[in-house]
Amino acid sequence: MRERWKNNFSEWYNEIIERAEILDVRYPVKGVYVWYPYGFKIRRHVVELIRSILDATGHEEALFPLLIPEHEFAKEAKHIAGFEDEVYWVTHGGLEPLKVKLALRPTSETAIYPIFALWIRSHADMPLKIYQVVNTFRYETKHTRPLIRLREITTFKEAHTAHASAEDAERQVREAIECYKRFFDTLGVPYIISRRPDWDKFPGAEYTMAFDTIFPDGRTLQIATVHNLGQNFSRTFEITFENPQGEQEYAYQTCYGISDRVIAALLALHGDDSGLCLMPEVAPIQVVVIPIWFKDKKELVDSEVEKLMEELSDFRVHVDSRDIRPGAKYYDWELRGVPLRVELGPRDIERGEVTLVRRDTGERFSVPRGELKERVQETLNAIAANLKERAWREMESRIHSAQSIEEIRSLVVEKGGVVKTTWCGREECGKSIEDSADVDILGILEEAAQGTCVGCGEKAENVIIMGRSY
Ligand code: P5A
Ligand code: ZN
Repeated sequence: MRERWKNNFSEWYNEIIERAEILDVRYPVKGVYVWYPYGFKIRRHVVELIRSILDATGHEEALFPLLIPEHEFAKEAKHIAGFEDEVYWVTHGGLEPLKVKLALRPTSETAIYPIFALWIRSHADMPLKIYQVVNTFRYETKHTRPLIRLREITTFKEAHTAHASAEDAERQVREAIECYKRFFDTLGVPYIISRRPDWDKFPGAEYTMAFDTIFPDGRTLQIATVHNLGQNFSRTFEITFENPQGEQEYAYQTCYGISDRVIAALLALHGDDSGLCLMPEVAPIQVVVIPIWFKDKKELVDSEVEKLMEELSDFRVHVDSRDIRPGAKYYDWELRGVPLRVELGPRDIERGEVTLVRRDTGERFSVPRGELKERVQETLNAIAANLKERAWREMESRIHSAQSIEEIRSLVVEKGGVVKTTWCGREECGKSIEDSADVDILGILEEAAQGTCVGCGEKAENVIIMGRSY
């Protein structure tokens, strides 16, 4: 059942985050939340996944400070202009006013690049590919929401790279996009990749590529961005290198990042009216075993469950031996999104079978005891594939094409989704399309445009997607 999930998504989301013990939202600072142990385990698997993808592609993990001195933070004019109204400042040490104010990083360019300037000497020091997993702070003024719009982003996974040529930086942008595709594909989170319009790019970037997904309410969420920084920051922070010709040159840079939003997407897209439905890859418990006790058979069942646990030791397994009705246990684990339930009672034991119940489809079936391990693996794989396929299908059903402003408005505002349309590429016209449709241009797709611009009727240069975002 996905009635409430679909028709009352916002309410569903807020309630599940709390009831499934992902975040405790009662912390007394706006936009700042507490991770429960259960939610934190999901977070850990997500972080492990991105670490393994970045490590495998030659990125190295490092850790830079949270505090950034004002003079470094203020160096890059566009960057500061983009972030100044979102920065938290540390102004005192104890009772003493600080001589140099310190920013809490809203992102780490201005913490990392002065140090890159020290690390990079020659073209042989590059490509330099660094990442870190940290918290960042943004004084968001729009409506804050758990995992979606945070003032303390607790799980900022940011990568920063430096290159000896513009071509190599360009190649890095492509590599980053591939890394994120692999990441989202593993999580079964569907995405649309587009190039942000110039007025919406990252402050200080040459251009920004973004991943957006579509939530059940039709609103889009930016879940990753990849920026080509060109030489903008290297000029400001004097990141220079000696090129093979023996001349000094400014480095070419990129940066890219994902946040807690990827966890929001993971939870939101794979849920239903009974609660979460976790991808096996990141589920804290992949298999929950429920012993079905009958009066005089408790010992028999318990000793069989013990054997079964050993057979399933390759998975993250949990036995629920609480002294409550099985039905109450089913309800709890469904809410928390455990992908697979195993039930074992006297009747199963007699028949040499085990009962499996899939969280995603509710399907219930018996498997021979001797095949348990393989069948569990096979079923978890099938669940992952089904969740991914369902999420992609859902998202694609929300993408429509529109040929007029009226159509854009009605498809996005009334039907709830995103539209594809065509644009001449002029900023002035783009903004007027946004205003008259009351819908934002999310980005430009890598598709050849045909026909005319939906705004001015001139020749179309770009295929764009438009929608309303979180
Ligand atoms: C890239 C990493 C940057 O900050 N500097 C280092 C670059 N890009 S960004 O687009 O500003 O942010 C990266 C991603 O973080 C998510 N995000 C947020 N998530 C939760 N709460 C917020 N307040 C918030 N702000 C940004 C977005 O997914 C964004 O793409
Ligand atoms: Zn136009």
